This record gives sequence, structure tokens and C-alpha cells, in this order.
Amino acid sequence: MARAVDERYAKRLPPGQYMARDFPVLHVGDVPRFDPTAWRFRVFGEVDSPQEFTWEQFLALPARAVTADIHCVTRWSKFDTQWTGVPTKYLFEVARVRPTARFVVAHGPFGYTANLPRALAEADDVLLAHTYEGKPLEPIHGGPVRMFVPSRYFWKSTKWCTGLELLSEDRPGFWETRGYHNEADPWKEERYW
Ligand SMILES: Nc1nc2c(c(=O)[nH]1)N[C@H]1C(S)=C(S)[C@@H](COP(=O)(O)O)O[C@H]1N2
Ligand SMILES: [Mo]
Repeated sequence: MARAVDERYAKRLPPGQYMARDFPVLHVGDVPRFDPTAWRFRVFGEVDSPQEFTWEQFLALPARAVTADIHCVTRWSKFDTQWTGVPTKYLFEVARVRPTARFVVAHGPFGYTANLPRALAEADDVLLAHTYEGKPLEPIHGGPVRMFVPSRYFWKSTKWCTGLELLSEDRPGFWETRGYHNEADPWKEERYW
């Protein structure tokens, strides 16, 4: 029995990954202070209707829950993490993203960015998450709002995310310009290039 369970788990673990028991914390720089009155979330760039949400407005947007495994390039994985937030797809609809917008850059503080193809960014499991396991997302894990992109190594999931920029050309982000792989698919072990 234990063995069957182990094998099932092994299949869920991408190559070169191990299962973390806890929830590691990983980021460059300090945890930014959250001021709910000053906080804004923007959707801008190649869009016909640029958006800027206050904290109150953002919390009132439609949200969905996603349970998924996460995989960090430093080799830890965590199974069945539960997130709730605003689907990127919804934000793109509201902002009326142009057909010419083929790439997305998520903006974090201190110049942190991560790039994604638009098609991937608007998949059903991609969220601007504000809730983790039923509670407000903790500051150390990117609260009040972080990007959540379970299909890619976790550096693509920008913590303290304050905006999505739509682009017609790809623009590599913080780690992508420092040797990390542009695509970052854990099942293909796209770690570095
Ligand atoms: N703004 C910002 N987001 C970030 C990072 C960062 O340094 N700054 N690090 C990334 C990396 S490498 C990982 S593995 C995850 C870690 O998220 P966690 O601390 O919630 O586990 O955040 C990602 N998002
Ligand atoms: Mo990471």
C-alpha cells in the first residue's frame, strides 16, 4: 500500500525534484509593506482599456480556486497547494487585450519581473492569488497578491504583484535575463540556459 502511494507521488514529481515538507520562502530583497489605501493593480500595455484597481475593487473581482502542485527551480516541490484569486483571463477580458499582445510581463517590487507567453498566462489555472489555503496570503509568500502559474517553475509566479503588462514582443524578466530558462517547464527540466 505504502509503495503504491509512493509510486503515485513519484509520477507527480517532475524530474530532479524532491518533495518539500514545509513551504519554503524564497525571494530577492525585502518583504514590501502593504498599505491597503495606496495599493494598486494595473493591467496595461497592449490593451484597449487599461485598468487600475484599488485593493477594495480588486477583492470584489470574480475569484476562483485552484489546487495544484508547485515546483521551484531549486528542486523543491509541494503538492496540492490551494489558491484563490482573480483569473488572469478575466483581467485580460476586462482590459480588452489586443490581438497583437502575445506576451505578458508580471511586475513585482524592486524591479522583479517574470515573462510568459499570453496563451499560457490566460490558462484557467493562472491566478492573481490573494488567498492561500482559505486565509489571506501571507506577506512572506507574496501577499496581498501574487501571480500563480502552476505549470511553470515557481519563479514565474511573481510575489507582491502590482501589474500585468501586455506586449507584442517577448521581454525576458528578472531571472530570465540572469540565465534562467525562458520557458521554465518543470516537466522538460527547463531550468537554465
Ligand atoms: N517579487 C518576487 N517574486 C518572486 C521571487 C522574488 O524574488 N521576487 N522569487 C520567485 C521564486 S524563485 C520562487 S521559488 C517563488 C517562491 O515563493 P514562496 O516564497 O512563496 O515559496 O517566488 C517567486 N516569485
Ligand atoms: Mo524558485
